[in-house]
Amino acid sequence: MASTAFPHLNDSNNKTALVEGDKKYSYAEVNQRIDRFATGLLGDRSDLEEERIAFFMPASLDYVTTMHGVWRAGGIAVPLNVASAVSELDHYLNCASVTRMIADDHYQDDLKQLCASLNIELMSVADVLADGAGPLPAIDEGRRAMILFTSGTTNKPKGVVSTHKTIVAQITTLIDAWAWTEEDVIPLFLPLHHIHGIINILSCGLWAGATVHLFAKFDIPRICAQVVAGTYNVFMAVPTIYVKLIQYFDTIDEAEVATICAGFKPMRLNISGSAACPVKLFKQWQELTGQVLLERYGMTEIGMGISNPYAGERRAGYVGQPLPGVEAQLFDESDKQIDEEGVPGEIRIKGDNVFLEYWDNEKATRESFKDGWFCTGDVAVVEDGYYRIMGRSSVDIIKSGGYKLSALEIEGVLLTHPAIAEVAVIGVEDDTWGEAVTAFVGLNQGAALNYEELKTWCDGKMSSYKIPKAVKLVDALPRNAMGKVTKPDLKKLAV
Ligand code: MCA
Ligand code: AMP
Repeated sequence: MASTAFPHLNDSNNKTALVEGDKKYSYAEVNQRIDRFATGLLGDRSDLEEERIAFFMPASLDYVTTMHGVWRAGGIAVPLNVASAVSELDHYLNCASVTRMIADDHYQDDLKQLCASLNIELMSVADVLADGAGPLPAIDEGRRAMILFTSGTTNKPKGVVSTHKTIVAQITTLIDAWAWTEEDVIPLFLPLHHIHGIINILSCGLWAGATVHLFAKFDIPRICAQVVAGTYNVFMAVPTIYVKLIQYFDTIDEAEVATICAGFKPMRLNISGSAACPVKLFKQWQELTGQVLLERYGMTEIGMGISNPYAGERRAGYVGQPLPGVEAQLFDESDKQIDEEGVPGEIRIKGDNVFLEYWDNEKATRESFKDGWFCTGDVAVVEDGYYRIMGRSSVDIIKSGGYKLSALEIEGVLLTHPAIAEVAVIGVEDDTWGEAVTAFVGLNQGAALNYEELKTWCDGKMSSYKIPKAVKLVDALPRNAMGKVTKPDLKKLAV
């Protein structure tokens, strides 16, 4: 049995694990289906031996079946972003040397050509499910379990590898810290190729024996209807989602707003994370719903690291203290440990929650650790015992609506546009997205470019949320003596 054996996922538990539309699935049903899927994946083999199996589907029973089935059969789960452009998928599949892809029927046509060109077997969950459950391998907790792709300061996203042990550590620290119980009911509308959706919501919910309501996307009216009905007692989202809910309230009548807010009020927990929660938003949410948002800090490579307390002061603008089992330490630029309060430094993390390696990228793995500490690239300061995130050490990372985007990756695509001679992409502060992708562009002589045309051109070349929200034409990009674009100068130009 894999060490990611969730205690409530067993054949005798008839409690509802998942709700998908008007269908409900008990823990026993889900468990049996996972066993049948793992058996089908194995075929004649006794262990998948870390075969990489990608899957392309929104939050669904099929998603849960696939993820856990791959784990139980000894494979490595590679959940992909269903909003990816083909060129991005090509990179993920190649980088992880994926051999099989499980996709919803809905996506099969789009994926056929790509999978064929990469020699990847494309199948649906129904194709894999065996008639019954066969023997499954025993899996050591140190084995690789999952690869998630994350953008960084390099052009192409890197594959973050977690082991079964990493995943269990990331889940169990949150089960205790946020007081998860079997009574919890939570909506899941975040994408399922990132830690926030996969670990904090889906995996914690299933580990605790709670009920998870699955939504294929962030469907405000449907989610609010359930909030009004009092279905949920826990709610987790990125700041942009709280902003979008508040924007939605402006479009409906006051009485309806009042009933939705009254649905949020009795919940035991509302969490914000994945990007900074502005103090103004924290206060607005509290005024509207009475909920004091619990803000926490995490990263694909570490799961959750730092959190405001469940019981105790949740301080606006701060992310709290290291979670149990997580060691956090600030370091200055000469790698000296900072022990006094009020002095900013880079957050570095140790603990079982930390990932194993970047897939097939020994150099990047080596460079991201110093003396056993994982270097996050995030700068923070401790004030009155609470961590406050001040920003990132790299201007080339943008956080938009909770997604981490690489400026270099976007620049790489834009540079292939025939009118563009030079380009620099930055994140500009934005009330809705946190940071809005903004491109500064120098054109080739005689060339012209308008925003709408560029947006259409970008379609299919990158996921839609990476497409610049604004383009600013410049005669020349500001550069230093070495010829490097000085992005901080562009930030000043953008305001
Ligand atoms: C959608 N759009 C965006 C974004 N999302 N633009 C910029 N940034 C975004 N994040 C654009 C689309 O391209 C489209 O543009 C328009 O908005 C409508 O798209 P739609 O999909 O309908 O929007 P939405 O459903 O309102 O999506 C907003 C969202 C989504 C729900 C906030 O972005 C989202 O789910 N974000 C969360 C991502 C997440 O889970 N991050 C966690 C990773 P157009 O109309 O022009 O075509 S971080 C993590 O896991 C760490 C460990 C942590 O700490 O949690
Ligand atoms: P990702 O790699 O997509 O998991 O994004 C991780 C990054 O999100 C971190 O390195 C931070 O820069 C950012 N982040 C996550 N939570 C917070 C938060 N509460 N406040 C500020 N930044 C955050």
